[in-house]
Amino acid sequence: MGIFSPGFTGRRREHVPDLPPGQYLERGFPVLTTGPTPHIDRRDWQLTLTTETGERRSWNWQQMLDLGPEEISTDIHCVTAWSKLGTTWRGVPLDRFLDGVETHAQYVMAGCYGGYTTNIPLQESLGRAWVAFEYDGRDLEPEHGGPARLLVPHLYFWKSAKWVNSLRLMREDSPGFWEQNGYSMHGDPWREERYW
Ligand SMILES: Nc1nc2c(c(=O)[nH]1)N[C@H]1C(S)=C(S)[C@@H](COP(=O)(O)O)O[C@H]1N2
Ligand SMILES: [Mo]
Repeated sequence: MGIFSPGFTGRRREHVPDLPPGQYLERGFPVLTTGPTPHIDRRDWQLTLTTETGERRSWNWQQMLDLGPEEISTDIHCVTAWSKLGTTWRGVPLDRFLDGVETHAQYVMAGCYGGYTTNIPLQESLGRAWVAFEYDGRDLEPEHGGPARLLVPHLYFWKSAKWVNSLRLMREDSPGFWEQNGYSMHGDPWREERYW
């Protein structure tokens, strides 16, 4: 327990109640990308869902909007230890892409323009993952994954695949790009599931 004297005037760390262990508060919005930033026009954008039996569905930009976007207000946590609180987004819930899809999958592999991949647990992400296309009231910038990225804020931010263009449903878990390179298969920031 710390003891604070009333006359203490030294610099003190700002009190931040809601950060996962080992995280610090970031006010800016760092860009973390391996490789070049793809520039994809909304008119060319497409997202394809493939089930574990090989059925496919695709959405273009307008079809994605027709699924019904919503506002999201959430904290985000990067494994490199920055957290950003109260970020606001607009995006389509992952659930909407799965409406009427017959599947027994437990996991999703997200794929991106540029080739990045990351694996995500399906059940726990329903209601907690979005295909996001606006950040802070503006079109999502290319550096941050525009025109559209995955937003999975209950897991470390490497799971929030930028420039997402495919969702592959899987019965068994399988590692994506960073997961093959030592990052956790799950990545819960509150349990500090950073690496394995
Ligand atoms: N396609 C793609 N998505 C990606 C990455 C990437 O390199 N390529 N980096 C991941 C990592 S490690 C993080 S921390 C976040 C960073 O998102 P930001 O650049 O918008 O902060 O994107 C994730 N999504
Ligand atoms: Mo990251």
